[in-house]
Amino acid sequence: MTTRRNFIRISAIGAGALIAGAGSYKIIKTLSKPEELKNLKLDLRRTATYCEVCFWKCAGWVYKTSEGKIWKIIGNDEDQNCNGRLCPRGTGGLGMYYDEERLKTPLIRVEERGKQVFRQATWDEALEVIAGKMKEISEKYGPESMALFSHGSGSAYYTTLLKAFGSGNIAEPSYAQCRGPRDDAFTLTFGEEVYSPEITDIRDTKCLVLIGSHIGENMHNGQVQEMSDAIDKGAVIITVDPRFSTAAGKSKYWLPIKPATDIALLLAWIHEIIYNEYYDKKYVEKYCTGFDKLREYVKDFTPEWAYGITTIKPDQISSTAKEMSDAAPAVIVHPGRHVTWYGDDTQRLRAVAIINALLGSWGRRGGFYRPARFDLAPVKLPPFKAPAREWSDLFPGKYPLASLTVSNAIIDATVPENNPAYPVKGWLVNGTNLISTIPNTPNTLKAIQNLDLLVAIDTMPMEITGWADVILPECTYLERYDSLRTGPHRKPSIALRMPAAEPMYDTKPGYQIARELAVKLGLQDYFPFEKQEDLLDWQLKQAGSSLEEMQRLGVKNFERDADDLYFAEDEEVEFYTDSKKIELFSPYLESLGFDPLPRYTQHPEPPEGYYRLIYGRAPMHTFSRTANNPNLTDLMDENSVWVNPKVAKEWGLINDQYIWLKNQDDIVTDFSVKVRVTERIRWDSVYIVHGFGHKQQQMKRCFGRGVSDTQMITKVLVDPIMGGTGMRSNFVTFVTEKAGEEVAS
Ligand SMILES: Nc1nc2c(c(=O)[nH]1)N[C@H]1C(S)=C(S)[C@@H](COP(=O)(O)OP(=O)(O)OC[C@H]3O[C@@H](n4cnc5c(=O)[nH]c(N)nc54)[C@H](O)[C@@H]3O)O[C@H]1N2
Ligand SMILES: Nc1nc2c(c(=O)[nH]1)N[C@H]1C(S)=C(S)[C@@H](COP(=O)(O)OP(=O)(O)OC[C@H]3O[C@@H](n4cnc5c(=O)[nH]c(N)nc54)[C@H](O)[C@@H]3O)O[C@H]1N2
Ligand code: SF4
Ligand SMILES: [Mo]
Repeated sequence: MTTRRNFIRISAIGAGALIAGAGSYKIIKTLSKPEELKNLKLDLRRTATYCEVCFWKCAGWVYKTSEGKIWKIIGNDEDQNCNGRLCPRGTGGLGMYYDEERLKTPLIRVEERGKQVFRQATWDEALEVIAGKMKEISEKYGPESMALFSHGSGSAYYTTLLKAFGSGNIAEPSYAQCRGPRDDAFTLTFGEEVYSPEITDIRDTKCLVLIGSHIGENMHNGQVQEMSDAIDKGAVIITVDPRFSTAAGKSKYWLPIKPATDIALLLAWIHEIIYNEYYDKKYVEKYCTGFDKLREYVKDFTPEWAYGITTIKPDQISSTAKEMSDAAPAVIVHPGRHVTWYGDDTQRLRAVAIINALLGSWGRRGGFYRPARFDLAPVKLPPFKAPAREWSDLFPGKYPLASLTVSNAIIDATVPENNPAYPVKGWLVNGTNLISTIPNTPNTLKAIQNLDLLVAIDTMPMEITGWADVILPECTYLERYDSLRTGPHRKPSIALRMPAAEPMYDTKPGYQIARELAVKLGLQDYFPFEKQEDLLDWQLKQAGSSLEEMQRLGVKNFERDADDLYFAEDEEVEFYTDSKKIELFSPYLESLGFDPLPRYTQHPEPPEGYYRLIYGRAPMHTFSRTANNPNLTDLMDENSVWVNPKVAKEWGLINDQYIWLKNQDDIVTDFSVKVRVTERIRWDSVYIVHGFGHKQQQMKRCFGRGVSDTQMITKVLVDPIMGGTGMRSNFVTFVTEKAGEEVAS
């Protein structure tokens, strides 16, 4: 039996954290060398934080030495997101603070865009330039011609700023490049999304089905811990992945599906569940609509039919459907998180939602619980003027179901020849490296060349800052207050982030940057608190706590209003859909001209000699944000390309050989990548970890290390329902020699 011990570990031990590597353990270095450790004197006061290395936002404590040096971060025991244990990235978060290549002062571009020639500026000067340009854009084109791209804790401040300025064009890559199709599909079906942290009750599940979601490499902390617990308690794990992922290694069933065919598998599972009467009849009758239409629709989607498409054997499809029903309702067909794969993603996620509904797992122990969150009192602000034009007016009628702003639509609208209804001329970019985050980089760069103003607010000199007109250096999360964390969980809770140290160099917290810019724009009324700590104290006092109390606790959990984590037996439930029921068949999709039941569409196959490029996460990195982190590059400083032995033999590729990748549009990777020959990947695909292959020379540790998946993603399959960018539609081949460059070995 698999035990917790040999699953990826999440823990902080002494001066470093141990993580399971390829059969060995490595210590994450902190600033302490062994001889320093002997003489180490700790300052026993600790400061509260929550982690910004990824969006799980684990709460922790920061410790310093008696000389005031930040020494280590550990998890807060009271925190539901982490249960006292940080992941390797969270422990290594201090590398962000200590990275000597950080942005240090505001910078203003002096030569043409992209050349990366900047001069240092004072904050006042930099903000003056930005405010001046923003006013100019507003006067010439209207305030909606300014857009904000943002990711991370600072989003709230810049959102207030932009809305006050008169624009609602505010986009986060966590929607159209990440979980948008999932949340829209679940909302269409259950009237509710699955939130972040996800409301999957993995802790108590008896069967967890992972479709792509590679938990264990995808290190969302509490989720990994709960999966470990579930495995210890004997839960059946079923992993559907063309690659033998860490999770596949812990699974009773690994279904190495042909990529891009998941909808066929899901339809066959629905067929099995309905025609073998595995579904929860009482639940379906009480809570669902559209069952008869669904039953009729899936009549011919047999396991034999799906076998021809997915390459998964019929008996495997049948037995996994049976496993799910044996465990029901304590079963989770996991909705995944990064789900923008093939452009029909909303439909795929609808199929996932439908299976969960049939098995009665929504609202049930071991399935999906009902979340609770703490609602903070809103600060009274002057009303925002409704913008004259919304993002959805840029391309009328496109992406009718998008529930949030589609980042790629704003980028497309910035290119005038795409004929948007109105121009987009200025971008504020906070905490998102658009160059590596948005697929089809040439398109992003074309858009950038049409801007009158590009401001990048970042902690590091990244690819996006290289294209900016003005760069504003934010201090790291360890040096600032931020909004209170009130995300949903089993119990409502509040977590505080406060500075463990003063901002280094000439950097500032996001709140202050946004407020100072607001002042320059005459919008200071929208930021009534000059200091963020006063705002937090005010908000906390409304909640019956105080800044002083939260500085002591870090995390405060509250009891739920009622004992309603799961539906009660025979509870009358009103779902937030039009019919107030779970909609297996979606009349709303039908009314908009989309398939009301999920349809399998065949996607193009790689041409001869090409392989489908798939990508994912490594436990010790987060996208590109950690690429230069000294603690984490120490654990992994490049990605490798996974190649099946059969393919390697055909091409004469050997382990550790460096090669380039070339995609279907003849784009060759800037850098070379190490080959990893492994049975753990299907022959028709190759796999790399996202976040490598950096072109930004100012990041010396990661410059030129490995290759960028984004560079190879020039073909994008956009989801017509909500605008998500399907990114797994690209094919690559191998280049063993590149003109003018030697093959490293
Ligand atoms: N360590 C670490 N953890 C992270 C992050 C990070 O950067 N670093 N990022 C976080 C964020 S924001 C997100 S959104 C999540 C993303 O994590 P997930 O939601 O788990 O992402 P996926 O894209 O589902 O997972 C990639 C897996 O999909 C498989 N795959 C590729 N193509 C197909 C296919 O056609 N069908 C199937 N069934 N599988 C396929 C790949 O082989 C790979 O194992 O991770 C989160 N956790
Ligand atoms: N090709 C490809 N594209 C992808 C994905 C993929 O797997 N492959 N994954 C998609 C997914 S799931 C997601 S969620 C998105 C993630 O997209 P992003 O959030 O854009 O990911 P990062 O590359 O980490 O970029 C974060 C940027 O924020 C900066 N930063 C870090 N901390 C701070 C801070 O405290 N303040 C400020 N102001 N800046 C900070 C970093 O230096 C970096 O420039 O990418 C999506 N795009
Ligand atoms: S999962 Fe890891 S990186 Fe993400 S917030 Fe938690 S400790 Fe930080
Ligand atoms: Mo994501």
